[in-house]
Amino acid sequence: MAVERTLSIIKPDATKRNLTGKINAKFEDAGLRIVAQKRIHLTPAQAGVFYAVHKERPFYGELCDFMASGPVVVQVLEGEGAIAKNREVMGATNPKDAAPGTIRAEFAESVGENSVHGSDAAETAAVEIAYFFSGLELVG
Ligand code: FUP
Repeated sequence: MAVERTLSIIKPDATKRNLTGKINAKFEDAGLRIVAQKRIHLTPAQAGVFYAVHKERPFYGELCDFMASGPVVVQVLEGEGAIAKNREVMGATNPKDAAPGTIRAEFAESVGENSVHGSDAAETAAVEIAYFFSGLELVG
């Protein structure tokens, strides 16, 4: 399997509860390397650009406000099959459906406040990484 990079976000519900280290341990235990990471506070407009794919969905406004409600940790994870592996470690979008041991099963509060984001495909990973990081910030 090829070595990939994927964009991960530790969301405001998780940074607020001081869970950054516990979530990073899940990634590292799964063999994912954190090759870039920074803590930032998005504006609703910046969150809106990131989640533009969901613009027509009823939860879009709420999602953008939530993502701007506190600090987030944006990060790039690297590893063999990193995109799918990260989705596995994250668990299903709705924590009620998330498999035991996954980040969302253990930490998410609801389908909206679900602790982490992870890119869903190679094309989106490339776009999402470029939204937050320059090449110089990716240290493999
Ligand atoms: P995921 O890829 O698992 O993050 O899920 P989606 O891309 O389907 O959804 C992106 C974000 O929209 C979720 F993390 C939370 C939010 N969302 C809701 O608030 N309500 C929904 O019914 C679905 C998604």
